Amino acid sequence: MRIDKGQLNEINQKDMAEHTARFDFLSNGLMKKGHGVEPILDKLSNFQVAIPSWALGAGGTRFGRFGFQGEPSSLEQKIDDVGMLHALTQTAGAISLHIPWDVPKDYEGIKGLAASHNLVFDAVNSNTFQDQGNAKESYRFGSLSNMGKAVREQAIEHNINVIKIGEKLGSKSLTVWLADGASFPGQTNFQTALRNTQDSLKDIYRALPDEWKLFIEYKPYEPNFYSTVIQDWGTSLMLANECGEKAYTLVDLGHHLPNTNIEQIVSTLMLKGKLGGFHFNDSKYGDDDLTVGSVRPYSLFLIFNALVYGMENNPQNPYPAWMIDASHNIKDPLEDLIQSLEAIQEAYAKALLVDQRLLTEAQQDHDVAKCQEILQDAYRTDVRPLLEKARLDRGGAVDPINAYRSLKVRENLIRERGADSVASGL
Ligand code: RM4
Ligand code: MN
Ligand code: MN
Repeated sequence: MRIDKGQLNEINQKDMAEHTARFDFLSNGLMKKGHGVEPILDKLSNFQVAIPSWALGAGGTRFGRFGFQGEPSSLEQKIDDVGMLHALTQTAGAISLHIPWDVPKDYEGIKGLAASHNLVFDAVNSNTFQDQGNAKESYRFGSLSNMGKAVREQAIEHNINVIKIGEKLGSKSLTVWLADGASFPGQTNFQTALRNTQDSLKDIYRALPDEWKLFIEYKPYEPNFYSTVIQDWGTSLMLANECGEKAYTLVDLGHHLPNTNIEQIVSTLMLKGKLGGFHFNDSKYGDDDLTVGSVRPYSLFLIFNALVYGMENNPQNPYPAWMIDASHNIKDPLEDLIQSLEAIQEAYAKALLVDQRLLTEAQQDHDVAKCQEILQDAYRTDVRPLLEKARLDRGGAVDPINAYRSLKVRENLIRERGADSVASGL
């Protein structure tokens, strides 16, 4: 389904008077405080977040899965869904494919379809955490770290194939997330597993085209519950350094033990020029994959504060690849993604309001209370009119969820695709 610009315009008109009043009030206040509103709007417009191809249908838990009617059952339909999200939010200008869940059949057709929605292909993701039907070797006891050479070779080969698929689509990066680890003490030898992983990653790295990047994602536990080979940012950074300059660490917000200081990790990686990719989600306990900003919005703001500082002060760090990595177990996946995109933009806009010069001065004066005031003043500002304006300027919706519902998108999708369609993915 494509968003009808005329209909969207009509829906926007209903909110326009209120939006304009709220925007004028906010921009006057910000200008009095010395903020330029235009540069913030530009930054918001340029902040594009990739949508993973596996997040467009219902997720599931190990206890079951409740399908969501009208799910996209082909890659083409998934691209259409991301196009629809982008049309409403103007923030979802990229799609990230997981292979082999979403292997294109007709490359030219897929590229043309994506371009017609103004979408580009972001990082491609390999999958060596599930066995594929026709595979000779099993990943039950690991992939790149496996004790068996044949298994490692199959996993390396798969990653090289994923790069080849990405090349045909115009992707420029490969994300590797491994489930490798052990569920019981004594099950594996830590040193052997790490050395094998390092050697395998180096083989993949050698196959990386010149202008490509390799993102190494870490995670402390799950699906293995005793140890994970790439358990933390330090291990990921070490492996990235071993591979070479095109290898980077990828931070997934849900991949930390409770209360980890993620903003400090982000700062360390950016100082070292090694933060390559970023997966957004929210969580209370583990890798809960909840809607961004739904549980800990202040933490998200503090992380964005570190990201903004890094983007402004660390030319040694490339512009990170942003992606939402969430699972939708009970909400409409598209509404969930709209909410996540909104939360990301909100945290980013608030971080842009932090007066870095004043903050540095307060830090130098050891004025602890003032430092906190500066951060919290930015955090407490209602920036939503800025988000609305940035979207409107690019032809999006004032209020994307409201537009989604008014346009009856889900109802239309169910009519087009049926109630039983199932998306590939987790
Ligand atoms: C993992 C990790 C990866 C994602 C898979 C589906 O926990 O977050 O990024 O590819 O889930
Ligand atoms: Mn992830
Ligand atoms: Mn995850």
